[in-house]
Amino acid sequence: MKEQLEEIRRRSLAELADDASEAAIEAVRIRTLGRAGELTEIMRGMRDVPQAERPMLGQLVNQIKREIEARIEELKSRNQQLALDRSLSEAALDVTLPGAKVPRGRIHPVTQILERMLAILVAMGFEVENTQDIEDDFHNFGALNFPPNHPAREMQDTFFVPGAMLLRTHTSNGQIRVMERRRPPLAVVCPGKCYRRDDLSVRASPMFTQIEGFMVDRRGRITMAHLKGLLAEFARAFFGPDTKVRFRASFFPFTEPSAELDIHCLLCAGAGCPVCKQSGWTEVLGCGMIHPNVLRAVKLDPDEYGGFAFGMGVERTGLMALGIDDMRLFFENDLRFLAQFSAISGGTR
Ligand code: 2NL
Repeated sequence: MKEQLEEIRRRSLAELADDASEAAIEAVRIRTLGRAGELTEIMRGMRDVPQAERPMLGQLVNQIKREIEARIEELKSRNQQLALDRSLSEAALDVTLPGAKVPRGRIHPVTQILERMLAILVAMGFEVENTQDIEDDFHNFGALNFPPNHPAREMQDTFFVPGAMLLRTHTSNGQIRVMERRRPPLAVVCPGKCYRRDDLSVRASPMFTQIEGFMVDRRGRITMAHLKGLLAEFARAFFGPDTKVRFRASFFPFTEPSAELDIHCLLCAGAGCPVCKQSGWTEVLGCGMIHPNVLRAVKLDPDEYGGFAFGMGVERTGLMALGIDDMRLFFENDLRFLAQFSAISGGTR
């Protein structure tokens, strides 16, 4: 029995060598100290051992158990220390390494274009007011003289929001709100996101950016000639001093008379190309004298007050200014595209 115990001790301690793996350590523990382990079994069989030998053998078993347990503890804490040392040395900071390169962010081209447009209009004396994207029918349609059955009010064209609200289809709602809140004389531009139920395509997007502006004062003080002069000047400031412009009669429910401003096609310089559909001209914005019904809707008497308004799409105008032909480029956020617009000249940031 004693020899058997000495053999268990010798073999176990030999297996618990300095480089023993976790699995090998655990195997020794189970084989010797486990519920059915060798030492446990010997203790259990102690009642068959002659009385005289029991104390000596019992002590020996306990001593061997303690030795094995102590050795296992030693190896485990050693392994923990080694693992800690290893992870610390792997995570060590090498201060001589070059720093990680952080790519420089840029202002999105649509924002750059918007800021350029606003800078021009602010220099002309307009204030900028940002207004709400979620609007009611009155401020998006009713006050703007849209008849009750106008197609733009249909489900197919407008995103409706629970609670009799909708996503504004143009930024004109902002101008209505400004005119409700403040009295003339006013010269204000309202930039912002607009929403229409279009699929994203070369020419359209379900979300896009607009700038609208208006000027209202006592009747007769603001004329169509002011509107034409202002917008022609805007076109020259934005597209370049030699830009040729023309005004063409048009129709909007909220202006009368209404017009559209064209510029000489920038891609073909007026020679005719697919983008301008061979006409040599491209449409830039819509405008007109504010309709008397719109003034009435904001409780201004059209016999006393009058003015003009205009609106343009930022993405659409931006495409022309940048000489590109696909609206989707603005919304895909492909860095290879965006990185080309680090500094559109005249940007305000
Ligand atoms: C276009 C045409 C336009 C307006 C917007 C407007 C706003 C009020 C009253 C009257 Cl509150 N008019 N805005 C006027 C004419 C044209 O936009 O093609 N936009 C992209």
